This record gives sequence, C-alpha cells and structure tokens, in this order.
Amino acid sequence: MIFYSNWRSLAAYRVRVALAMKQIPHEVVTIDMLGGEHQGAAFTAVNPQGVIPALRTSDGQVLVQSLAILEYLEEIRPTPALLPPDPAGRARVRGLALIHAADSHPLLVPRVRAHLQKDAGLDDAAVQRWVDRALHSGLDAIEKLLAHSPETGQFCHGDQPTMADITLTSHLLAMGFFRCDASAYPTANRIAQNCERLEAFSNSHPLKQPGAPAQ
Ligand SMILES: N[C@@H](CCC(=O)N[C@@H](CS)C(=O)NCC(=O)O)C(=O)O
Repeated sequence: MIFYSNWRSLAAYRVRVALAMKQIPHEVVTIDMLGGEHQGAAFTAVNPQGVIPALRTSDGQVLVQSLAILEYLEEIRPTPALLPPDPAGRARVRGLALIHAADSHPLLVPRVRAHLQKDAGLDDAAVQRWVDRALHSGLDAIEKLLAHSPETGQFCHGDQPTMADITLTSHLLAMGFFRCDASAYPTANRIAQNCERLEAFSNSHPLKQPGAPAQ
C-alpha cells in the first residue's frame, strides 16, 4: 500500500493512526502541502480533489477521504476493531467521528481559510474567530455526547479505542495548531490522554512525522 501523507494534515493523521493500530505495512509518500504539491498535476492524477490523504491499495486502487479509508482498513483488517460490534454502537461512533470529520474540520482546511482571506476579505483575527467557532462548537457537542453517555469508558466508546478516538484526537490536535483553549472539555481531555498512552496514537503525532518542524 502507498499512503500519500503530509505531517500537518489532520486527515492524514487519522489514516496514520488506523494503519498503526492495525499494523498494516505501507510505504509513505510525503506530499509537500505547504509548497502546493497537492494541487500539482502529479498528485491530482492520484487524487483529483487535490487533498491529502490518499491510499493506493496493494492492487493499485486509489482510495480518498480519511473516513472512507478507515472503513476500508476496518473491512480488510477487522482487528483491532475501529467500530463496535452492535449497530447502535457503530452509529454512535460514526456520529462522533463525523462531527469532527464532516462538520468541524472541513471549515478550517487551508483552501477554506485561503478563500476567507483572499475572496471574502477576512483579516487574520476574523479567520481565527471562524476557526475558534468551528472547533468549539464541534467539541462542545462531542463533550456533551461523551459526558452524558453510559457507553463512554476509558475511550469514546467503551474501553477500546475506535474511530471516534481517532477523530477526537484529530480535533484536539486542531485546537492545538490554532491555539484554541481546550481546557473546558474534561471528558475529551481525559480520553485523549488515554489515547496518547498508546503507541499507535503517540507515534502518529503530526510533529513526529518527516518534514515537521521541531515544535
Ligand atoms: N474530508 C477530507 C479532508 C481532506 C483535506 O481537506 N485534507 C487537507 C489536509 S488535512 C488538504 O489536503 N488540504 C489542502 C487544501 O485545503 O488546500 C478527508 O477527511 O480526507
């Protein structure tokens, strides 16, 4: 498998954690996102959307969208499971994951921030308020869903990490990147600390990847 990645991409982080949890061998191809390589002809021939990540399977098919890739990895390598066994549990985990991956994160990807600045004329402070709002509104909901459910355990769903923990840690990494205060979310922070104790999560941290700055 070939994993097209970049240290700073949170969507790539989500796939990186899943590959590590399931110990799936793969080659990493780093795309220079800050240098615009994701929009160049070579990479858009791989992923026409020009976004990271993409995964080329061992039989040559290219998969896009981090959550679709996670579902694929789950199907080809069911253990350790990223989804619980029961339908309601799977829907709960997918729901938590989608708050981050479908509602919050898409509002703050580089192309959206660039559009807000260049086309909508927002200054840096206004873009920061936009990002703060996207991240806080998502995490407010996630925190309530976690804190008020008997299904929540050491991790978002029970005592084993699932897809929801991958997206929760992705959300908290985004809060760190954008210097948003995440101290008001005790359940989310407790679970993220449990994730951080697992090598699949800690080794996948963006700042530990090739090309990342020291801090
Ligand atoms: N929903 C997509 C998001 C993909 C995405 O937007 N990736 C970002 C990096 S996290 C990217 O490549 N952005 C390039 C840009 O916005 O120009 C997924 O989950 O895979």
